Amino acid sequence: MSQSAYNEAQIKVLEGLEAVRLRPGMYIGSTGPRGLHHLVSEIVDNAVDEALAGFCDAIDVVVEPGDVVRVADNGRGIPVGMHPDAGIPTPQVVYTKLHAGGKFGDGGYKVSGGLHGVGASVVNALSEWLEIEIWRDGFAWTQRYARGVPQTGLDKGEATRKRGTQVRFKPDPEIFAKTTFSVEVIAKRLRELAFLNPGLKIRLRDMRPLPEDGSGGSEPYDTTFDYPGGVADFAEYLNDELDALHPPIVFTGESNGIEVEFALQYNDGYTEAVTSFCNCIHTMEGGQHETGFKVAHTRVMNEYARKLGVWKKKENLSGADLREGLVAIINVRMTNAEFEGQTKTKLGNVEARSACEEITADHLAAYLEEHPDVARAILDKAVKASQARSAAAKARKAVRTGKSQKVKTSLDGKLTRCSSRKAEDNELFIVEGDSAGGSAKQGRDRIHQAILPLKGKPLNTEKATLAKVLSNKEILSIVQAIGAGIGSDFDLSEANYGRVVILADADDDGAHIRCLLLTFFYRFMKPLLTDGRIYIAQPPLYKAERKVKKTTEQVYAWSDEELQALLKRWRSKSVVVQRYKGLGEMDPSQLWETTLNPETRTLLRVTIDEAVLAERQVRVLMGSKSEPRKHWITEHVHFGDDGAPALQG
Ligand code: 28G
Repeated sequence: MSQSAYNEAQIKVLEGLEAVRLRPGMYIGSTGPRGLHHLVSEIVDNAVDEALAGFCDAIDVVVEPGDVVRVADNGRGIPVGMHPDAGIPTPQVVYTKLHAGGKFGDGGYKVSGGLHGVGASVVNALSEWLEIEIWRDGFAWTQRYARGVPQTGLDKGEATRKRGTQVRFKPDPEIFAKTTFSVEVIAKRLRELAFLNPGLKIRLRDMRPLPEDGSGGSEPYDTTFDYPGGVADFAEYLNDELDALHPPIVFTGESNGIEVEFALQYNDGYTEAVTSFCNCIHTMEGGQHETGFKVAHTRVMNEYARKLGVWKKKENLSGADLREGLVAIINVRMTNAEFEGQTKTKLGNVEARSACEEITADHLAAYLEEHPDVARAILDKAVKASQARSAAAKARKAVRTGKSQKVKTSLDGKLTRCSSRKAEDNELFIVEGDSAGGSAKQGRDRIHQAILPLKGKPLNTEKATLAKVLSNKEILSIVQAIGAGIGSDFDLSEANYGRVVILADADDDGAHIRCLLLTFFYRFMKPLLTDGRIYIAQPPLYKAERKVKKTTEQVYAWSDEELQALLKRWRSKSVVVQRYKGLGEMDPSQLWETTLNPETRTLLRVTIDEAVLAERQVRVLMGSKSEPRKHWITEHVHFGDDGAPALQG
């Protein structure tokens, strides 16, 4: 290449990198945490492509102190020679030329070039510095960049027998508001990639100093994701906390140059969790491969149900009924995948539909024939689902039209309404126990606060069908009080209250009641949760009293620390401390002052972090095993101070 042509090419590269730095969102979606973590995926995807090509079986990802990320693979190493067209070393082409990533024309399926598929040069442009090290042809080769601009040539270093590629980079704080990585977010993607690429071992380490407050645990993070069972392991992982009805059903096949694999495993829950991928990209919006699978699955299951005689009605079992409690992984590999939809995570290729339909139909029918017991268990479940669905439709209609007998009696004398008709200003307090309910009734603000006392524990709705839920008086009274329907009919705009506050004792029973109510809201009135309308009241744990010049001074404490601090301040002999064992011990004025009065109370808003609404966690929350659920709630349901900005989102 002539000198002037070379200069021209360089200018183009600089212009390209400048465009990336000017509009980073266009290339990586955002400059928030998602975009930041996307940088890691972008680099890792290149290593996975090397694995897919069959030359690499280990990827090492390290978050180093200072939030520097290091990714290394044991592949062939990027070729270190001069690139024939560009006249610069090939690695520099990969790391400075826009859209060089993924579409090398090396053939085969590629992970990179998928979702954003912007390639390594974008990561380079958005990094304060980036350093590559390639082990190839008997030597280590290194090159350093700053904000995408080469600082060195591709330097030949020491002799080595190693092979592979390593990248270290520090995201640019001029671009990213926050440059702190979450090892959990990185782990989620790496685990997924390991499931989708059996034989590939991906190790993730966090070498940053552990936080002083112990929030990061006492052990440094070091995990290797290695799943020889591939998608079958993936299905088992998603079903981990639940009771599976059978070992994963796996089938693979090839049709029209499209490779397809499926893993299916039913659990005894009610959630459908069909998760699909194309070329290792999570197709969150579904697409043709999912459609093909679902169509064939519904057809084959119906045929078999009739053959077995478990279903005789004229209309078929619906796909939704047949997918209750199903965890399914769909993984396709194909060339020229087209991603569509809002977030470009919907597979558009129609050929993927026919391939998935064909392979599902063939293999599923054969499986059912060979495993009649499993087939019967699945079909019995679907028949029940269908019956529950029609019963629920009837019950729901009754609740809506107020025709149900129970509806009238359930609210009679139970709900103490407030007088304001402006729903958004009103609060519904769901109170544990009749005696506390009585105090709350007397102590409340009659204009804006309504009281609904609960007798005993609400129904456990984690496994209950809608029909069952609606036959429970306590639950029905909540549904009626809120007045916005239930389940898929729930309409937030019809809710009678701007806030729903759970007021339960600060003991284990109270915690259980909170948990049951949250489960109910989660399953049947989710918009209340996502809209941030569910709160937990915070009654004090202690009352301390002392005599000061013939008057009594009362102070409340919400924690042991608070009480100790108070006692230290007072240091007088005549202090009387009362520990509240239950709400019932508080008189109406005390309850108002400490718990109900908007001026003085503390409410915790329950927010469910969007990111953890992932199906797995949902099913853990709803599952039958109580331990994982407890764990989930403490980890993922965040209780924060009302109005704290961090929790508004
Ligand atoms: C460590 C972090 C991420 C990679 C390779 C291996 C090759 C390669 C990467 O080639 C350039 C252009 C068209 C062929 C390919 C090595 C063929 C032969 C490779 C990575 C060369 C890209 N030998 N490993 N790129 N093509 N790992 N890990 O990025 O002509 S990128």
